[in-house]
Amino acid sequence: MTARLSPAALESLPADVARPAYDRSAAGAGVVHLGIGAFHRAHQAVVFDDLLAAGDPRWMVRAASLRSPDVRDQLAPQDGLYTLVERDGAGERLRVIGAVREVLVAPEDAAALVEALAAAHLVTLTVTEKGYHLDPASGALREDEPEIVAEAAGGIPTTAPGFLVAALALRRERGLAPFTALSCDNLPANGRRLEAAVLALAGRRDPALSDWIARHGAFPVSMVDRIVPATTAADIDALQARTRLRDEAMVKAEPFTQWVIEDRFAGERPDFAAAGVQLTVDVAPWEEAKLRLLNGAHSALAYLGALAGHETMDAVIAQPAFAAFAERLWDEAAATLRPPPGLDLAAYRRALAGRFANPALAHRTRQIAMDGSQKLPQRLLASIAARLGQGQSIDALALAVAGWMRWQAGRDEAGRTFVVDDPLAARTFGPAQSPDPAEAVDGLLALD
Ligand code: CS2
Repeated sequence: MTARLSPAALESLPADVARPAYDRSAAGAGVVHLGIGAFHRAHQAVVFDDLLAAGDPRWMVRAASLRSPDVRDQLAPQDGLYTLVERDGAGERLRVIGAVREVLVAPEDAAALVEALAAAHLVTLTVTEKGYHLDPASGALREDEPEIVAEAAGGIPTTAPGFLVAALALRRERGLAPFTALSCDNLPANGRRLEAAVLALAGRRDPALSDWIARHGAFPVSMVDRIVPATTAADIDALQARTRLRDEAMVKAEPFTQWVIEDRFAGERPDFAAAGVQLTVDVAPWEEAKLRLLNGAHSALAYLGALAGHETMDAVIAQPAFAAFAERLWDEAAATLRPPPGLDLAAYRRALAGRFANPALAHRTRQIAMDGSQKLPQRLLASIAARLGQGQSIDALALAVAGWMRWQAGRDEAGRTFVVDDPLAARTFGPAQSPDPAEAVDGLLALD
């Protein structure tokens, strides 16, 4: 049987595989991360690994999964080690990341996670759009959701806002200042939204707690960018063939990575700038450009491309018609932006086309198509609203939304059926089935 990746096995790795060059056992775990999916492992954890390697031993990560034990079960036998495989047409680079100390599974032991959070300097989050429990139309906390109702009544936390409130309450009781809560999800003004959710929930428990968090807490806005497709069994086997070790927790990503953070922290903070992170007073223009250009085109190409039978993003963008459509969409969306100083939109668009065409990632259109109801507002509808407000045309953007509408019926253009993976799928399926296109559009547009 092939040995697992582990601290003891590190020295048997091929010489060209980078590995942690710091003492993991001596490092402190100043970060707690909520939502240890592939994106965290390929993005923020790599920055913490860089900070540790640069000699600041405070920033190991105690990560948490709010739902399933899978990532813990993959990482625990490897003592938290996993391989980042960076791939593009030119080849691949392997690096073992050592920044993850352990994975806590919230449903197994909520109290342990609350204690871990209460001891953190910095809490980072990738809990996906739906993990904030916000109303997509108003951006307010969905206080009628059963999980939130239970948390407001002081029950055991189950949601990200619920865990943050429970941990902040403990810190206040203990006479400690709040930690910084840094959202790393693809939502506009993600930090403000997180702050609003936390304050609303805290206020339901104790208005004084909410005031204290509002006064002393910090919820910086951040923009994150790296294409990180889901790992497949074939990826794990290919890595094993190369390294002779089995790594069940590996992640694959493109070489590009970017993190822009609003410079607003409470208490101890890492020297993010030293690790290549951009700190700025206003993240919004970076975030808008990324959401409307990268993510907008991603969603548009994912729906239309998958309906046309293409399984991966590089296969979609390789079709001249889709590449031309992406340019038209970018023309429309780019006109709604106020690019931040230092962002050249023409170069950014060229780079995006190249990143989408990465032939080594196999980024599945189905993966990007997930949760469209939570993604479309910031990716496509925001550009549409801005253009309509200026009396401008929305042809390409409207086609993208039409692709999403068509997707809701769960059938591609060749008649193959699939399950629509979206929290609102039960509400979109009915209208999308209508044989009358005008009726289908009216039914879907009637959703907030
Ligand atoms: C993608 C994003 O799955 C999706 O919806 O659009 O995950 C995208 O790959 C990242 O935002 C890139 O930074």
